[in-house]
Amino acid sequence: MKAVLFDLDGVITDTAKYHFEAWRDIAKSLDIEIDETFNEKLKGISREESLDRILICANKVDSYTKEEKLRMCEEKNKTYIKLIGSLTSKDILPGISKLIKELRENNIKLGIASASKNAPKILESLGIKDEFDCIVNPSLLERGKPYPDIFIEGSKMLNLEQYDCIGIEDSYSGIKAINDANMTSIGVGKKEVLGKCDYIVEDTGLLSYNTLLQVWSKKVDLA
Ligand code: B16
Ligand code: MG
Repeated sequence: MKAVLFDLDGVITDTAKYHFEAWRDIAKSLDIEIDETFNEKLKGISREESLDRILICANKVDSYTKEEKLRMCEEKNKTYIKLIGSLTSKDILPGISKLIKELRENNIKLGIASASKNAPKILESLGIKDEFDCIVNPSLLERGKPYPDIFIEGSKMLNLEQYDCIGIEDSYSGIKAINDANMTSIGVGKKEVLGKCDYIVEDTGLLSYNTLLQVWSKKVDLA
């Protein structure tokens, strides 16, 4: 195990509630209501694709031009940026600061593989941006999660083989991306939601360097 690629929303901090609040406003303007179950399906999905899924739900797929859709995405992001305005290190999920410290002490590289274009800003607010050796820019990739591209790009930025990397994710699409990148997949959440992972923890407080190393070693031994 030479690197750990972290998803951001749902693994390092919980901003899903803010994405939900911001999308709910857009959904209301389209005369529909979205609930937490629907929001679960938006996790790990890009801003543009999230809007497309909401438009399908509202039966308005062909009702807007590209420019109008862009404006709706910008509007959603404006609300979202306001909502995340007060994020501090207190918003780092349990166990994550300790895990980062343990990984660094053991010379493991750290990367961010988040679909969020706001990732650098969020990491800055949390006070941990400098802990990471790479932050993949999702805007430069043609395909988002569930395609493996973002994780593969992370391993390239770190000059590492994919099998030497672990990915940690809280979404079904993210876990699929890690598996298809031939990395060891660690899910945070429930099996019914995440699908097939190499290892699952119910919450981030249960993640540790030793556990990750054991899971990775077992997977590589089996290969
Ligand atoms: P933004 P992750 C994802 O982050 C979120 O889970 C998803 O809900 C959001 O639409 C996406 O980032 C894009 O975010 O609008 O900030 O660019 O889970 O991949 O860290
Ligand atoms: Mg996530």
